Amino acid sequence: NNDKMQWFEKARWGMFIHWGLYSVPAGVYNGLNTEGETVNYTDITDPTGVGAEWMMKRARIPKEVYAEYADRLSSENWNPDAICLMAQKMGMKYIIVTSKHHDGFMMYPSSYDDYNITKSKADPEALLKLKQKCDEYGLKFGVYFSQNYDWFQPGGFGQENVSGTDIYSYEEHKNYVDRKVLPVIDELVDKFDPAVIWWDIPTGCPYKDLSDRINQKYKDRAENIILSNDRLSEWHSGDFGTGEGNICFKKREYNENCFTLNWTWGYSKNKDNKEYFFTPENFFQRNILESIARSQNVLLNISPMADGGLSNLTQETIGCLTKYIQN
Ligand code: JFZ
Repeated sequence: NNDKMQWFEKARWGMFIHWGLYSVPAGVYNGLNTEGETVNYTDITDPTGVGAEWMMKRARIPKEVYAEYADRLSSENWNPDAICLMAQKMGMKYIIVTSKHHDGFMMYPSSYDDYNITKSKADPEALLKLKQKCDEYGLKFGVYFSQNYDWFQPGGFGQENVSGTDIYSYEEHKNYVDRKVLPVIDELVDKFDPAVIWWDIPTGCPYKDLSDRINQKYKDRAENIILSNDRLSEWHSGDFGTGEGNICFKKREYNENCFTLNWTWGYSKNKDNKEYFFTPENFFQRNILESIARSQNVLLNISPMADGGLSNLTQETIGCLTKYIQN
């Protein structure tokens, strides 16, 4: 279906938003890991291109400890109007926001997993309000969803299960797919009418037929939705491919490249300083020109803090970029 791709092909760029429970520890963890050992963990620039959103896994934070971060997640400074205005001023055409990252925490009130935003202090409809603002501003709205990795629900990949490995058995993973992934596709479509579902990440699932079912479910439900990218599985290419711009331009055929502002996707206290942030000049030279030359969309990430607000340095950097673009 080429129609649904029309706006995307002309969009040129959009905003990526990583906001979730990981925004609370924000790259800093002092506590006990699952082995009962003391862990002092501070995220540093990670060559794999991940960041503070990987805290739970990197520091091996026990589920029950991690779940308590919900008490400190709020939407006091979550401001969809300001976010949309920012995107509009930069000439962006779409916004993609994390509905669930690898940590498993659902950022909207899901009927299929009660480990969700209603357990926090944040407005349960925070994402829906962003979607509604996007509609007002004429911006396309899409959701990021981590389908293979789920570090909380049994059967989701990436956690150490009873046998001590990251990979669950076929039956265990099938159970997770049936109970969470497939119904959530319906839920995301019903609730947000997203223009894009942005899967992440393609690796980790050895069970092709389960990936096929996710792909088919999406096709049955969502013919007008862009099947995000090539990140559903290694067997499904999706409607477009997304590269990880910060690391390298691996594949020239990518249609989109995503970038961080400061070497992390989720908010990191350690990286909220000038040493990590790009200047508009180096951002443009290093990242944007490269993407434009290849007709690739640029998806630029911002990392709201635990209260939904943007740090001063984020606002300053976006402000500089906006001026740079407008000149
Ligand atoms: C994934 C996530 O693990 C990460 O937390 C973030 O959400 C990012 C946008 O996507 O990380 C990746 C995915 C792909 C590559 C590297 C990091 N890659 O292709 O090299």
